[in-house]
Amino acid sequence: MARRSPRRDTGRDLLPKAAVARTATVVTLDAEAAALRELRLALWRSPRQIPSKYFYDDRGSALFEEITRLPEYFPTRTEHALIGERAAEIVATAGGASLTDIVELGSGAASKTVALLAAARAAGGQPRYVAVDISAHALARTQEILGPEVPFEPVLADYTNGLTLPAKPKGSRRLVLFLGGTIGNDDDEEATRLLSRAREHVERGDLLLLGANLVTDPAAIHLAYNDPRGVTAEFNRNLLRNVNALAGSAFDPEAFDHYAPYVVDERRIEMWLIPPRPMTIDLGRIGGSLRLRKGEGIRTEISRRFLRDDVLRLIDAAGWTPEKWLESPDGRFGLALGKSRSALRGL
Ligand code: AVJ
Repeated sequence: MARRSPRRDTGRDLLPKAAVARTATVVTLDAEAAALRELRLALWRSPRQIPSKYFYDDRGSALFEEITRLPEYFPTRTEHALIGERAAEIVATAGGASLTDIVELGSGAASKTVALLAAARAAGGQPRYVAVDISAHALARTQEILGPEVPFEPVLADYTNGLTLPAKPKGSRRLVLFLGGTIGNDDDEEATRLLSRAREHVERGDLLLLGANLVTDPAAIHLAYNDPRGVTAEFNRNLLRNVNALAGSAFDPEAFDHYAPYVVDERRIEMWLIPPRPMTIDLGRIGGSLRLRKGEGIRTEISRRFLRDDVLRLIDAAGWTPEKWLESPDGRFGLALGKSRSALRGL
């Protein structure tokens, strides 16, 4: 029996082999209707929410890149250094010269992937790099960073929905990357589902490299999401701009306060947009209008901190047997390598 395609609109997400992604948005008509439904549901949940993937329009992706260069935002640079130091070990565990295919979900500008690609070449391989991202801007930046020599396939898609990837060459080893600590944007159930579905794109024995932010001192975490230049605040407000563009809604981003506390007993940063006075907002194609009381916030992101065992349990529950654990010397960032127990086919 033919493999059931996970979503009806996925074929359109796959870009041709263009050097640079050409379209500015992934929103096809079906996807737009789905996005409007998703936004409506999220805004009527308690607390009110907007899913964090809506941060990443082209401007949001550029703002996130700016965040990664802030002195206060340590996760990216910590992960980057860890991958740089342990790249050879990671590549060896993932198949060495037989590693032919590196797939990154939510690649962003992918600057940290360069070290892995270099290590794979040093091990005698020449892997193709398949970068999946929701922002064409980010994929274009990736192409710039990689240069023309690396075999590169940009896939402009929302990986949280069904995803079509270029076929894996027969007998090859694939390594799936999910880095940056983005797994912390989901609760356990969602995270397990996402990592489990990633097995749709691999064969038994292929590997996953998962990056996770680890529990560390709350004051440092707090500062990383409350930078004095206000780049994170701007990134947070930009989400409303993106929603306005997508839905024709009338949020006034400047009218909202950025609030991002580290909640110790939940082990997570929560990003909120808070109206300092009552507001009624026309929701455009989302439908109706939204009445917010003074101080009634919209939660735009959770970003979790993990303990090592949380991460290992998570990948194991998603069908990836833990193979290796790497941790930054300061204990702030961890990388888990897991091996797929089975291919998720026909499920
Ligand atoms: C890209 C999801 C890993 O959670 O730290 C940065 C996004 N939010 N500053 C994170 C983010 C606020 C980032 N991730």
